[in-house]
Amino acid sequence: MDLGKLSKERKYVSDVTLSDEGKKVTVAGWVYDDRDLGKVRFIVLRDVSGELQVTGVKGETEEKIFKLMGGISRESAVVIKGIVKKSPKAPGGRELFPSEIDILSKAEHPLPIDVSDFSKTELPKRLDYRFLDLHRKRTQAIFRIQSTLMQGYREFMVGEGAIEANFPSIIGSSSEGGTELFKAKYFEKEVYLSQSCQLYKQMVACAMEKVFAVFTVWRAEKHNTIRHLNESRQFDFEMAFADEFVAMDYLARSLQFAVKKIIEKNSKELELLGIKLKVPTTKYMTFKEANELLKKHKVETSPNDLTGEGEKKLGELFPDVIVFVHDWPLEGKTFYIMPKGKDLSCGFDAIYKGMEISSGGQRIHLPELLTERLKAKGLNPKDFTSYIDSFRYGAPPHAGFGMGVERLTMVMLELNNIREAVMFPRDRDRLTP
Ligand code: AMO
Repeated sequence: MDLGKLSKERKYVSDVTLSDEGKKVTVAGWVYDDRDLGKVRFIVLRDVSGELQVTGVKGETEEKIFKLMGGISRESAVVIKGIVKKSPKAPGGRELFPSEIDILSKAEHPLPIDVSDFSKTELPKRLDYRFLDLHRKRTQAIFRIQSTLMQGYREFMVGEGAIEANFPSIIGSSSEGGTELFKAKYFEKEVYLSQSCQLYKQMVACAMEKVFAVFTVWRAEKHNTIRHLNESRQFDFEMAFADEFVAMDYLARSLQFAVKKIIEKNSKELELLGIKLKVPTTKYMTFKEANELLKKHKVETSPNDLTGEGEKKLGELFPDVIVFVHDWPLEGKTFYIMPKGKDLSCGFDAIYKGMEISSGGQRIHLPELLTERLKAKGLNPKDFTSYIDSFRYGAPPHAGFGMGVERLTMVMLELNNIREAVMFPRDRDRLTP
């Protein structure tokens, strides 16, 4: 098969319309379905754009082609040439009468998972065969929407004059202060996989003002939960001459922009997934106000963090709203968050559709205060020397946020498990594919 010629000749099936009636077209894709009615044989060909019915009729279709149509295994990759005919009964009102069929790659059977739209294969098994699961319309819809989400975030940030940056994935000390670090060997040293690009995005913002990234992070969370991954992606943002309210405003507008784009571009996918997405509005409340509200609704609260139940309740009380919970207790935030008085901080969490999707805040840009806070958190300032020193030479106040890409996809599309929102998840047990 001359693939160069094919790529020039080929029509995506959604571009095959009634205006092609009587014309010869070349299409390529996978055999999604087939039916043999004796005298008539059907193949439903699926490519990235949609589906096309291919119809063979005994006595009319060349015998060799008609025979072949009865024996192509589902999900085999094929190229088909044929004449477009009007067919009111076929999807899209047209069908293809084949004159040539080339099987480029035969799918072995039985297929290890059911890839039909009504597949009942359980998630772990689907993930074992993710390459095949990606043939499913539902799975494709999720990742098309995620792709628009990422595009939307980038487009918004570029429009705001932020520069996209890349950061190291190998770090010498913790960036979040927690213990959930993956250790790795790096020549004679012990290093860690990046938990976030926190310290680096701050350094860049202090020189270039607005910076954003879509950054992969690793967290050694020991427990397998439906909302945690060991490898995930974050939409990061950092901005100089800004406090946490400026950061919240950028977060809200970036998400609103991306959701609007999804609604415009992915209506088909949203419909397939049964999701009615609305551009979210915003609501701001202090941590104290949030806990008072939750207590009123008899939801369990905790002194330094929102409980899972609390997040869920906020989602119920404020559907399609990004709830910003600010003035967070200092005790509940990490070392780099700017204190606000003795007990509070300039940190916030964003709750959307019942789950934390982001956290952020104003950062400490004062070396002495940073040293003090590191000590208060039981960390050794010596491990953070280059980070602390970066604030000694005209570092302005700055703020930002990190927003989980998969977490966001999960809540937006009402997925039951975050693993649905990542093509190749990494959790405690899963390293392949
Ligand atoms: P934080 O640790 O809260 O903050 O992470 C930010 C957001 O990233 C997502 N997230 C995760 N998603 C899936 N699996 C995980 N294990 C996981 N961990 C985090 C969540 C979370 O809200 N540097 C700060 C952000 C900042 O202040 O700029 C940070 O990483 O949606």
